[in-house]
Amino acid sequence: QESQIGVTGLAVMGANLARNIARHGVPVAVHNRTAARTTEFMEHYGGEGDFTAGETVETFVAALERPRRIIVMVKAGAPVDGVIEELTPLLDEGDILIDAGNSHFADTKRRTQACAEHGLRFMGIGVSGGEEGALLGPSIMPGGAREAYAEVEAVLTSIAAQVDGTPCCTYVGPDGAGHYVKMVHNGIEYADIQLIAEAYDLLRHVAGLEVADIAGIFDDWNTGDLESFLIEITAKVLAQRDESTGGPLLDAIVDQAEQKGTGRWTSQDALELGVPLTAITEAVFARTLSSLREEREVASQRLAGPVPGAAKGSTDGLVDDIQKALYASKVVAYAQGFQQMTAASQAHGWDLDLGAMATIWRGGCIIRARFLNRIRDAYVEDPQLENLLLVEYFRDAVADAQDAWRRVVSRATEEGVAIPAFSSSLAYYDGYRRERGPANLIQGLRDFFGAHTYRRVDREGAFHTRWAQDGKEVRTDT
Ligand code: NBP
Repeated sequence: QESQIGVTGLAVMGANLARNIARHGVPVAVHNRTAARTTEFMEHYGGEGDFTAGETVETFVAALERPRRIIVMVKAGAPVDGVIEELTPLLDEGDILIDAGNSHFADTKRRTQACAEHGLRFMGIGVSGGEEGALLGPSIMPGGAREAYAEVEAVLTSIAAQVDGTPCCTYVGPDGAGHYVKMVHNGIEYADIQLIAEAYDLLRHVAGLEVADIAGIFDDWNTGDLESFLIEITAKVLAQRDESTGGPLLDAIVDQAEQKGTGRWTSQDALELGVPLTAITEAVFARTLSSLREEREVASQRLAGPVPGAAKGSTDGLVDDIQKALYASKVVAYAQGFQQMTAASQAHGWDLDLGAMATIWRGGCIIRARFLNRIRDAYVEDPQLENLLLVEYFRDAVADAQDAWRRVVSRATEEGVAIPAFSSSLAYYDGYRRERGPANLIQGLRDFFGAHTYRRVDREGAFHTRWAQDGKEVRTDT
């Protein structure tokens, strides 16, 4: 019997995806560059379903029914191009190649075109949820031609996580759209994690709480508006004891955050698009700053400033304030991420359905959260929505939280605790709700030193003032 789908790349993600597919009764052909890994896969999981092992690319391709459907799950970057190059001569017109790794959307656009020249249909799909998600049900963000998606839709929706009977998989858009949305998902994940880390820092070093108590607070928060996978696992990470010291494991972990680059890509693209993506970008920079461990050690001895918690200020209501500040900042982070997807959708002609994106992120992925239901509802009601902050539900929630948010940001600032994501989110909120900001001065300065011109509030046209000469204003666009 021919296999209905193939998976090449049998590291943890590919192996688990192949097992997930087979568990749904679909015959799967498996392949890996290093054949030993394929053999190992068959030894461990061969009995779980209908697998055919392709020792070589040729036998792998030959095992597939036509049009062939091949999921590529190898390391992002050059390996994906290598696999495409190797497979292309063995494939026939109409075959579907699916890159399910964390590829950059621009690479996906390029590969879509290159494959089309050989008559191949290329898809770039985002898969979130880590290794467990891949096995038990990920959130899947498929990009590519709609008619190609139709041929893999049944498989993908069946292996995806399901929430209230709805699969966490829906068509996203052409070429790089799926990988783009996955990239923004990862960016939002960076912001979410940074906000949680800042909340923990405040609870521990300003409120002066023990780690075990903070674990309890996160457990408690997970029963309300903040309910989410990340809040849930924060409680677990905080509660974990270190086998060697008996204290919190957290205290034994080096405070240097690593990153694989998808957060950075999100920020880089926000800069290209001109979207104010402050929360995610601060989260990326916070990881970068954390990595300067040796410099921080030196600076901690030399730079003046308050010691967090030393002021012994009142902690009345502080825990509730931090919860509200966390929630309001999170709303901002998501509002910005969704704004970026709106801008990208316009720039690339993707016609993204943002309500559907919130829907497929409700399960299977790292940012799964109760609050995504509200985001879905907001975009269902108004698909052209400019900013989530303007929706009644979020507007009211932030209005309710803002006094607490301001207290937390000023308290942290006074006590010398860096909360870049909390404070930049508040700065964005205040900047966004300001009818008239100080950019008039920026324009005046630009016109002074560079004759860059400015527009006036009372008249149409572009103007330049001869600031340093006779002070006269001239219209420059006529
Ligand atoms: P890795 O990203 O560690 O990649 C290992 C796989 O790539 C192996 O199968 C390896 O084959 C293959 N490979 C490499 Br490396 N270079 C190759 C080449 N030139 N030609 C053919 N195959 C090559 O695996 P992973 O952690 O399973 O992740 C796979 C993809 O899924 C990545 O894009 C990753 O970013 C994405 N992703 C990962 C997670 C996660 O939680 N790990 C979550 C979501 C998405 P070999 O056995 O011969 O070395």
